Amino acid sequence: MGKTTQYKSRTSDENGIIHWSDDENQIWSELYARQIDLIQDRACQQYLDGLELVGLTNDRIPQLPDINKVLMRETGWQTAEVPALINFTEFFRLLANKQFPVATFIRTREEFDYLQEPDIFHEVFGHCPLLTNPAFAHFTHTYGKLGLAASKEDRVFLARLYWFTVEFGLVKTAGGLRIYGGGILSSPGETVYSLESDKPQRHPLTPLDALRTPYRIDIMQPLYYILEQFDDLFSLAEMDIMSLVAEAKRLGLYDPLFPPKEKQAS
Ligand code: HBI
Ligand code: FE
Repeated sequence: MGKTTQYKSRTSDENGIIHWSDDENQIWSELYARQIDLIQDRACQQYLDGLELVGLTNDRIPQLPDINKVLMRETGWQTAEVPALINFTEFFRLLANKQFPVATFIRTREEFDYLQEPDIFHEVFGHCPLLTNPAFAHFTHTYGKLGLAASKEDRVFLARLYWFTVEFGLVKTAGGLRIYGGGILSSPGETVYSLESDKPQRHPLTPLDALRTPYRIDIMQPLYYILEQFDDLFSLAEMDIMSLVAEAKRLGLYDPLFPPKEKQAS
């Protein structure tokens, strides 16, 4: 899994503080300012409540000890500093221990609008607010324990369930469709596209379908799955997900809705 990253991650000092440069804080500030407007009336209420609790500000990259205080109080979660994308074993081990990986680098201006790997804006702005929510925290914790115990092959199936919920999930609300997936909430283009474009398909989430749905990480998603209601994440966590993985393996994958990724010029 270890894709080599072009980014140099930062390490914190003995108090867990990272001394970001003015330019790095400025990039956060511009990303935050743009995204905070776009998510109004598009992010689900549970996310907005969490954003309030986590108390992100628009002037600088938040410090993880401050976020950890809130997460520990609300759901017993913590963040874990990681250099970039981490491998499945490390990823599931952290989630199984109620630790959410936060890559300690921020994107460059060249990748301002989109970057393929998760930077601190994606992890903190996209995911941390919902880690204050008991249903989301319970699902993510259960998911981590399942992944840690799963085989390599089963982990590939489990990654699809994470992808179509935690990363790119939508939820039905009285006010219409709303977003809870962190991959959408940290991406300006996809925040609008996921709800308002007529291009993507949007289907009710059945875990078996999600487990069978291929995805690409480098395009706007051609398909979203919709939770009937947010607290269904509790019941999702209680399902026998590994039996559904076995069923998905037996039935095979759905045809992809996207063209194959053209081979990168080597
Ligand atoms: N590593 N830092 C980091 N953040 C992620 O969200 C992440 C990861 N490694 C693996 C991974 N996600 C995916 O495989 C999950 O979508 C299953
Ligand atoms: Fe993510």
